[in-house]
Amino acid sequence: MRTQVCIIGGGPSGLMLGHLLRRAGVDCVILERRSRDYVLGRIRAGVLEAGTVDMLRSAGIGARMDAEGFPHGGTWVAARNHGFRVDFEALTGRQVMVYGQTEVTADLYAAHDAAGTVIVHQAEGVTIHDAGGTPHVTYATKGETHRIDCDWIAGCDGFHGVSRATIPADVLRTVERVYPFGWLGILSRTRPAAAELIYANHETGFALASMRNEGLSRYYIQAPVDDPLDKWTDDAFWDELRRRLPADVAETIETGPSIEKSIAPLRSFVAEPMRWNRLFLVGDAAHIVPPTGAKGLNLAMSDVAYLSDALIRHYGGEDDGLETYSDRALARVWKATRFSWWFTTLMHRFPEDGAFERRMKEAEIDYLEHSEAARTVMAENYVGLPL
Ligand code: RFL
Ligand code: PHB
Repeated sequence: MRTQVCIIGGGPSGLMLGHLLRRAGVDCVILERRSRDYVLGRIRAGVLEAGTVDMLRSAGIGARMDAEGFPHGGTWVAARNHGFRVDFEALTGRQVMVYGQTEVTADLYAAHDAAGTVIVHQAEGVTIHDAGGTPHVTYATKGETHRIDCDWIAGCDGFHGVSRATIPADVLRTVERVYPFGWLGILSRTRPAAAELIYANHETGFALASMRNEGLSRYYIQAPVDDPLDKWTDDAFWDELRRRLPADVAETIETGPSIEKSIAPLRSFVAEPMRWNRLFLVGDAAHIVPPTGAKGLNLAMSDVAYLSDALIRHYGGEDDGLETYSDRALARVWKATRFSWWFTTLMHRFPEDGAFERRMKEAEIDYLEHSEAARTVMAENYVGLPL
């Protein structure tokens, strides 16, 4: 098989890149290691930045998001049993959208189905060859090996994929911070705790009240990453969540059985450069942020915006976008990495935090509440920096 762009990974980055390329007449093939049901079953991100919302609309796949998603004009920050609102709309003129990654992925699949894009699922042993010369990718399905020759390879295969590992160690620079805790998350068919998200800093740890729709809640609490899941019965989870949220919210919260429960590790990670010869890294393949602030999926989408534009212009005869892709993407990645690190540090209890660190965090949260300048900094990062 021959194509112009071979996309490795059919998560949100790969599906969105494929969608934008196909619409512009650039030929591509998507190789995904998992089944479609598996990809659609993963519960992940819940909040889309204003720019991601614009991008989905202008790509022609915003209709269901606009009908079923929930625009949020602000979020709540709580500490020491007191909450205050950060008003995104008043501070930046922009909103975010509560619309799950699962739904974005489903909308992208629907668009690809309608257009007849080649998406190979359960592609095993995907291997990148000769990224500096005549690039090609091999993989196997049902025991048979296949080869795709291409002009470019887009590594959209997430943190554990093969693309980043293909780049020689003396070329790739990485930085990493692993946080000394994880997020224990549950999904439950209950009414959300409040109309908007609540990020809570409590002496026993962080908690987040989020949602997917009027009847589906998503909650997270900071927990040791190696805690066995069976230690966290639903009752134990709800008790700890109620302890950490402001009392007025905790008293009225609706509880019920969890329909999904998992612990995710938290890390900040950036690999650079995001291009090596004819291979580009996109999304989680190049960078990971802790989920505090909801940047991961949105960063994946901004990488896709830069790379799709660069590839489309390349086939129109202009190569400057390809030359600058890595620098443009990384400039935005580093700022989102900073914001996610700041918000994670501010809102969580670290094992090494002493009285001084606790008082510094309390003072900063108090400052955030009472300084419009501080809230503006938070709001413009949360709704998303411009592309
Ligand atoms: P993905 O989603 O990991 O997709 C990569 C795809 O590549 C496939 N793959 C391979 N395919 C072929 N060959 C191989 N060798 C392959 N290896 C892997 C995988 O099966 C997969 O389908 O990366 P992508 O597309 O870059 O998208 C990134 C986002 O998924 C990620 O940043 C977000 O989910 C992060 N995240 C959040 N981001 C937000 O913006 N807002 C949020 O509210 C938010 N909450 C979250 C999150 C991530 C979480 N977890 C567990 C990772 C909450 C959680 C709990
Ligand atoms: C979610 O709803 O899954 C979610 C929301 C906000 C975050 C992280 C995750 O910061």
